[in-house]
Amino acid sequence: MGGRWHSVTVGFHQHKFLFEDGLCLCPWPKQNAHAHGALKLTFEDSLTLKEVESENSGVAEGQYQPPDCLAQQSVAILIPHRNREKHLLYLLHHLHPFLQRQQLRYGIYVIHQAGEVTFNRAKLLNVGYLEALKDYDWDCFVFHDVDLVPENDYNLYKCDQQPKHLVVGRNATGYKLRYKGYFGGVTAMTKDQFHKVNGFSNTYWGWGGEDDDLRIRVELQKMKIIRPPPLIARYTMVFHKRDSGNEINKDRMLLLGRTPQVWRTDGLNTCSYSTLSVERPPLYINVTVDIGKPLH
Ligand code: UD2
Ligand code: MN
Repeated sequence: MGGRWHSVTVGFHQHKFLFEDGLCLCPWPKQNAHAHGALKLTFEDSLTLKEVESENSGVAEGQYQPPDCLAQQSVAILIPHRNREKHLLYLLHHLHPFLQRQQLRYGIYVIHQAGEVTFNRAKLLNVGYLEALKDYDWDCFVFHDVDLVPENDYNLYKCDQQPKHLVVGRNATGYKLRYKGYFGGVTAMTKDQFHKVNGFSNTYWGWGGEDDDLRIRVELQKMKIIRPPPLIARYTMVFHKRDSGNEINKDRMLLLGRTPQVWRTDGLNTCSYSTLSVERPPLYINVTVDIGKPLH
């Protein structure tokens, strides 16, 4: 039997662990032999869910933890979704092995908007946060577009002392930051950071603005967005056109002007929805939700 008690920081909390002989904290990729740095990504038209499942036999009901070391953080990946099955398949195909090489404890949540009303990315992500916490007390949340695939193993899907923006650039935009303050695509915040800003606004229906709104919330809390180096924070966005049901939100500038006044009463604490189902196929947790409709 054997083993020794150690006090270690996992995520942001001190824990006492009884380490079995040889069990220790997982190292981050730079120090471990599994990481590749820049990746060669493929997007095969013929890829099937069955294949991706058989490549990932260590994942059960969308969750994974490293078999022989203690993960430094537990991370819930939250993906807003409707009608993008092929993109989801590509993302699962790349993300599972990627997260495993980073030796994270993780769960992948797909938050599926039921019905045909206008899409609301931000509200779906609030739902994801609230629902994921019912499963486990995750340290870190990664808010993740379904169509963005990370190109470098050193882009760590973990949280830091400040909110983190993981997409500096992507293929379609010359790998440059789109504008100063841009906070879209993939972001990582701790449970407490996200709680502190009252999550996303629930009022952005359609395309645009919700990511800037979150940036304003972060700045109001005097937090500062950090980013990995540009050569690492690179993504491929699978090509797509604007979805029907996600037309540009014409009110977004108006809404952005009101954020400092309304953030306290528009967010996690006012996110009302009804969960239609929670399914647990092998590779993700599928939360299907009715999030209502715009007021007008
Ligand atoms: C940008 C941002 C995105 C968000 C959006 C404005 C980047 C890389 N991404 O994405 O984070 O701020 O602008 O709202 O800058 N989705 C569905 N089904 C739909 C519509 C949307 O699943 O019918 C989900 C999906 O996860 C998608 C995400 O919402 O990736 C963002 O929508 P988009 O990809 O159409 O918008 P895009 O690429 O301009
Ligand atoms: Mn996109």
